[in-house]
Amino acid sequence: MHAGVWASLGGVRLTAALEGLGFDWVGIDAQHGHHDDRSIRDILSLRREPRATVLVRVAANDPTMIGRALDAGADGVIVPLVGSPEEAAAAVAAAHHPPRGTRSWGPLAGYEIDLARPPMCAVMVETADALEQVAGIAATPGVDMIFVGPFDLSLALGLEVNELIADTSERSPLRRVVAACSEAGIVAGAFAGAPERAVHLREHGFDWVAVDTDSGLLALGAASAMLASAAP
Ligand code: 3PY
Ligand code: MG
Repeated sequence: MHAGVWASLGGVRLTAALEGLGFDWVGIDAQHGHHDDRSIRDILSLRREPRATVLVRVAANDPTMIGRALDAGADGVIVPLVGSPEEAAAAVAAAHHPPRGTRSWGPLAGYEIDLARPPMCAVMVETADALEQVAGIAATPGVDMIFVGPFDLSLALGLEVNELIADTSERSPLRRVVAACSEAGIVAGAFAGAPERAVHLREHGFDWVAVDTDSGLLALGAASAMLASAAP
């Protein structure tokens, strides 16, 4: 499994430091997290080797936001609330320069175009419409990963998030997503936000999983420090 950490708190140095903790990838959240253009640029300017993959969860399926995250040097984008193959195709087009897509050329910001390393384009399946059309979304050319948002998906389906994740039956929503990804030959990913949920998601067959969050890791570290200092 590719273990990721999700950065929501907005701190530049805190997020840059997450890259050195051994995770395979870092997700910078500009949809619900406290990140913006400025913090994303500042974090990416602090990158050093060895690098984890850095993906930005943009605020919306918007070509300007996708282009700006990639101009800042992100290795890819995670695009929220993608509901159909057409919306997935729009996200892919926004992530790539012509002739593959429609992304504008912007190396004035200081990055170089590396055509040998095209950005990763992940689209989020987290609505009932998206689940209905998951096979078509997965088969959309240029979609590299479907990334499930289990919180939004469970709201959309009228379930508790843990109920959604615990359902391992053949036709369960999460099994359908993993099957569609495997059929299309793309990566299945998901947000867990806590290690115990990550274990279930791995069992479903998800490969790229956001195991924990920056705030979760802080809480865990604080709890273990207090436990250690309280020991007789
Ligand atoms: C969801 O679970 O809906 C998410 O978008 C996680 O960030
Ligand atoms: Mg969501």
